[in-house]
Amino acid sequence: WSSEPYWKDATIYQVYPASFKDSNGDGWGDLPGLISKVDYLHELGVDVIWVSPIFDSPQKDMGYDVSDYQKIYEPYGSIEDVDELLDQAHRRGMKVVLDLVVNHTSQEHEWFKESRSSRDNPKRDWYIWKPARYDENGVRRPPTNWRSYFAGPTWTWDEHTESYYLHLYASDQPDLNWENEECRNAIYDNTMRFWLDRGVDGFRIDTVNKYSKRQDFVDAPVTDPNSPHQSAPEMWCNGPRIHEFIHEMNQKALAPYNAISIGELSNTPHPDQVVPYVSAAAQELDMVFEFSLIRLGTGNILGPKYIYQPFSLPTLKKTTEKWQSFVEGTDAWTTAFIENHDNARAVSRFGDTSSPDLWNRSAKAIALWQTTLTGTLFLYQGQEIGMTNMPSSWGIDEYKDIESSGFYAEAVESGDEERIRKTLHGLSHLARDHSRIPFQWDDSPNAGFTTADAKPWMRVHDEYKSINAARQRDDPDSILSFYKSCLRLRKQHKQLFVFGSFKLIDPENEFVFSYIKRDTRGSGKKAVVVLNMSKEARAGPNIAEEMDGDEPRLLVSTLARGEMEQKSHQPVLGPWEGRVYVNY
Ligand code: TEU
Repeated sequence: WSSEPYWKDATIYQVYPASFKDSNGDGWGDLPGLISKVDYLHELGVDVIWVSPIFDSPQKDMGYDVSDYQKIYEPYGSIEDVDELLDQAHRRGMKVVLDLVVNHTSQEHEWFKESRSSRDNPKRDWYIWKPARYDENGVRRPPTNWRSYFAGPTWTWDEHTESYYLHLYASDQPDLNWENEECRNAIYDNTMRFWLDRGVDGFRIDTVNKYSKRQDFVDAPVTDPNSPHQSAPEMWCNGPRIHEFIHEMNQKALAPYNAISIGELSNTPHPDQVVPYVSAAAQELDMVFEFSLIRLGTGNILGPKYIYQPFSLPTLKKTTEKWQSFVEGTDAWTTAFIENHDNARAVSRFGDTSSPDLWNRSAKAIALWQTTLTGTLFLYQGQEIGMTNMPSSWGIDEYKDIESSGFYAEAVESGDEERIRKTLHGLSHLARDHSRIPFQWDDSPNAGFTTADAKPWMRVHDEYKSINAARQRDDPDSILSFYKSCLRLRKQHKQLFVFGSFKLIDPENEFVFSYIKRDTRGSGKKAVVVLNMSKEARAGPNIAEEMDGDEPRLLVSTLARGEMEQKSHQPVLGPWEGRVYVNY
């Protein structure tokens, strides 16, 4: 395993900087705050810190709308703070990855201001401008019928030059035109090499599969007859030149620095489409996030995203298996993650938060599931202490995300009461806001996220006094302590957990999630992971049988020491109990 690159068995931790730690009492997290918590992350077992965008931005989409790639948004701190973060992390043997948002910029970016200034501006072609269409009544219509992610059309009319510009996300986020070579080179230089030269270790690359659009710009087939805007990912996702662009980016700006790259690959649910991005021979990306698992329960994201879709445990298992095993027999690499800043909390979605006991148990079962999966492991801030969704009693005013407000406004506009009710219900389960509330550090006012008299930019969770990091730090039975020991075990047994193969046991079982992890490089070592994903006691599989005659040894259990039977070949698992057996 020593010949493998470091990022394969690394634990990568995502920091959402606005909500992690505020050092100056303005209610907004910042870099000095993050620096003060580097030791916390180091103790947890984190190897790489990924920081969501900290660049200058009007914050229409929480910094995923960059107005200057080389400047830090002032409330986050300064460029010297980034140097200090790199220094503090590197001293501890940790790495730092920044978020690279280059499918689009903010409309406040100088490039866009120039581009929109006249039709013959040298940067006109750096964005995607198209003429209007006119219907039979002479009414102006956008160039195509595509629907954007945050509801509404992907085109906005610009009066000044009488043209539409394309934006897959908000109208404040115009798409860059990757067909233009000068624009691509500016991206490599201005955003990537600039930060790599300062010592940054790599990038999480936002919306990495959307740079190449189909160039015919035609209407998508009508799938939602009630809307003028249609889901159209086939027009701009995984487009004709995408692999050429990513390979070029790799050669010009990643490989020369030995920088790591993690691409965000939404709308790509077929392994055949994913492999080319992460095949080692292709020299494109080290890893990607594929979203089938994290999106369970979500409606079509380019349509009724927030109409909740119930799913069963067998579906969860098969989805896990699909994205665990798709790399077998290839030179590609996978990732394991269940939370990020665009999705609700895992324990609220996949666990049980109906009582403190079930919350604790199910968060540990989720921890055991995640930390025994093949691929590079990603944790999202607060996952390690079992942070939960915002309380269901909170009203729509507490939702600050541009996507939540877009979908809610769309429902209200429809005047359809049922749709409004369903959208509110969906948001309470799935909204991006749930993962964006302040980190719960301790039981002091504002959960120790900011000073007592400050007003945090999002409301602090009502339950911060019982769910917080300080309370869990010295408690051996806490979720935090369990994550720490799982992360240690994952490294100690990496041939199984990080690099092993994955095979489901009893896929149709609706309550117990079990699988075999096997060393595929000849040691004969294997592990059986058994997770009771329900609140009643359940029988697990026959462990001795799964071990083919080898004597099973209990490696870890989610229950405190003493509570568990040491030897049982067909264990009965308590509510949300999880165990791992090994044959060595
Ligand atoms: O998300 C890209 C994206 O397409 C989705 O996966 C995202 O989850 C969104 O909710 C779609 O409805 C990235 C960022 O992670 C997200 O925070 C940004 O809003 C988006 O890009 C635009 O930059």
